[in-house]
Amino acid sequence: MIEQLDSLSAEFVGALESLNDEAAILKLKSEYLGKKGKVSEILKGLRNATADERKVIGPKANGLKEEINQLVATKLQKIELEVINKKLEKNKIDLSNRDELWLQKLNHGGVHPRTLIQREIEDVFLSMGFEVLDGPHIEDEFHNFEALNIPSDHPARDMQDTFWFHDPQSDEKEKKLLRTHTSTIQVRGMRERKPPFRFIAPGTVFRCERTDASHEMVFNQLEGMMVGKDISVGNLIYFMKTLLKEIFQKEVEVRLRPGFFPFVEPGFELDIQCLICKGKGCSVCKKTGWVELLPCGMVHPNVLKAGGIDPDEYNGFAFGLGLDRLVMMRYGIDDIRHLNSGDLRFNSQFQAY
Ligand code: FA5
Repeated sequence: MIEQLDSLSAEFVGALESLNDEAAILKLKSEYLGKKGKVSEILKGLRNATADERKVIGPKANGLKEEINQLVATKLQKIELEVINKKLEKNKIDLSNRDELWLQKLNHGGVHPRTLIQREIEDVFLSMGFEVLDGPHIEDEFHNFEALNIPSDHPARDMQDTFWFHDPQSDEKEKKLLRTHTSTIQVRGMRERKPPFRFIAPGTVFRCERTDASHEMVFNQLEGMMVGKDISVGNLIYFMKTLLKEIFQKEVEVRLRPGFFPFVEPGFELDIQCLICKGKGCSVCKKTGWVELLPCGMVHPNVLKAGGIDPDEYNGFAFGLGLDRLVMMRYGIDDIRHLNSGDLRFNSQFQAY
């Protein structure tokens, strides 16, 4: 019996070696250790063995059972490890390789189209010596209106429906509001530096308006200002043209018409031919074929004074680009409300990095 047990051990090791799947290994195990298995069959012979023989055969048989269990556990562990390694090998990605990440179609964040365009514009202006400024969303009447030549009784205040903060508990004298345009940053920019200077200021603005295909209540503008000596309308038009050429990488139809803004004189509206309908008329351009994009003008002397600048010595231009509308024209987006929808199906159509 001892010899039989020894040869069973060798036989098991040989049989196990050729197997590589879990089910077959467990089947082999039960062929040896199961109730009617080979080891049990041999042990049935113990009945006829002497007491001395039993003392040797018993531990030997138990040792064989233990050996088989151990061999099976080790083999199963090895197979499991191989499966994991194969999976890892197959899904291996080089995190430093963007193209590879893209090909793997992993769930990754993307850059919003507005951010893409904003970065491009910032690069264009930085290369022309402009600074990029930021400013607060919550503003006071001085920065949003008064310093921009819009006193409290001026009808121009109604041009931009304002979200006011009404806080009866507050003993603050100043009324607070959500800025209605990025021109607030013009005021802050002027008061913080001495001419000559040039800066742009992208930012979110808020208006209590009814939304439609080209109007949002929360939208984005990009302000620009240049102050120095002998700045002309020609300079203004040059910078506007450069901006549009760099963003669209082609000539786009624009028109310049007189526009009224209390903070500029003369003031202009620079419209772009609607790129959604190619000028034929659609819901974005309200059937006019043109989209209001880039109001601009020469800074009003009162605004320079409010900014601490002597209008007899310096002058300048300013513009307030409708950033969301520019994004719409660049990518052919036919409704501004897609931009803030948070819909990943929309966002994922744009460049990921
Ligand atoms: C202004 O906000 C002025 N501060 C711009 C300016 C700056 C003029 C400096 C002169 C000098 P306006 O209200 O027109 O102007 O808005 C500027 C641009 O923002 C518009 O041409 C348009 O492109 C965009 N815009 C205006 N209202 C909305 C809206 N509700 N939704 C989306 N874009 C809008």
